[in-house]
Amino acid sequence: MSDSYQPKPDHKFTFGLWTVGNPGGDAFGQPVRRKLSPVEIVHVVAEAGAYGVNLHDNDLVPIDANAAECDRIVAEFKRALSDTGIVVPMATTNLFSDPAFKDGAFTANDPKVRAYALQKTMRAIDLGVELGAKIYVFWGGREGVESDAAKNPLDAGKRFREAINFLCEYVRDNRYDLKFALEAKPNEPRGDIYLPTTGAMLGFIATLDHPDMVGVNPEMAHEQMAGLDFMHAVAQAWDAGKLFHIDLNDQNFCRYDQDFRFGSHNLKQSFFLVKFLEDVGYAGSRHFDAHAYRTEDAEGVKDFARGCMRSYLILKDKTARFNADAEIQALLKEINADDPTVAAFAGKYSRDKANALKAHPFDRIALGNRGMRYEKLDQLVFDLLMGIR
Ligand code: DIG
Ligand code: MN
Ligand code: MN
Repeated sequence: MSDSYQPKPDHKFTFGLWTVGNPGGDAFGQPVRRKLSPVEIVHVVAEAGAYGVNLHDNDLVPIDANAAECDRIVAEFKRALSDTGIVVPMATTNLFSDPAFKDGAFTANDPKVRAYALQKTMRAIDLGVELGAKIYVFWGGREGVESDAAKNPLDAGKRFREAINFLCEYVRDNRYDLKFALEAKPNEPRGDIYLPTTGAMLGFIATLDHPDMVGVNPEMAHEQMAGLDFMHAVAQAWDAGKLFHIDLNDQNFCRYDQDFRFGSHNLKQSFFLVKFLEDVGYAGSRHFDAHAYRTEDAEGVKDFARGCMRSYLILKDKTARFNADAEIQALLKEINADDPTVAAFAGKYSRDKANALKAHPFDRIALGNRGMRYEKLDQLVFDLLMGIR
């Protein structure tokens, strides 16, 4: 498919090793595809036009590998990176697959598990830094409960805070050029996961010893699982200077975490998300934390990867068309016009301003009668997305 939607490395599209490498197994069925090696995955994403790959420690190095095996695997992986020019912008720790973490990692009730999770994360941070990662993601997939009798949420929050503070100190002590990005999810695989939304994570970051080192990694499917508007969560993170990374995918409403190809379900939400990122000049990775349908073979997985990037580029083009569309822009100008009769009341408080505003006459009926023309505006967006304009 040769047209102007061909991905290039400077688009900064990345995939997790666990996404393109997903062999298609699920809670109800066996894998349907041969498991690709990390080296094979690097070549697949490079061939598709991506910028980088991201990884959990154990996506690359099996949890039971010895030192010699680890060195060999990392050396082979580095060679594939060098051969293809693919980079590793983000790394993370798998603190959710091994049975040791069945009750969580940093928030587990067993202090040995909490200590082991710190050890595993420090080692994984060392690996991520060695591979060039500048962002380190924490997704607390098991940090939660099925029964609130089991764990006091105050203890869980305190333990999670202590772990992140400890690991921030580890990064500072080693003078690593690394920032942390916390990823929220409301549930699955735990009945309820602590800090379930990006907003909750932003509140938590303010309680840390080094909040400047810590931002968020909002994931589209996770905010949608919580019934939230993903772009609004991303906008709040951006406004707080905390949008350190982003996980793009898609999701049907009221479903489990589907991690679908980007753009495959919620066309308008995906458009307004891409429009936001492009309008504000987000310079980070466009990371697809998604995987192909279980129905797909190896070729279908390549279709999935190409589709994620193609959809993003098409919506980026639609963003440019929206911003250049005279009728849309004229309507937005009219909708957002300033009103000189109340301009004096905007901005910071003063006693004179407050007194003048309290005395100002408003025609409340007229305010309620104003038509905002959002139907017209939203139809223009629909026409734009459908290629009618
Ligand atoms: C799931 O959305 C999580 C894990 O895949 C990983 O820890 C994180 C990194 O993007 N996302
Ligand atoms: Mn997900
Ligand atoms: Mn994710």
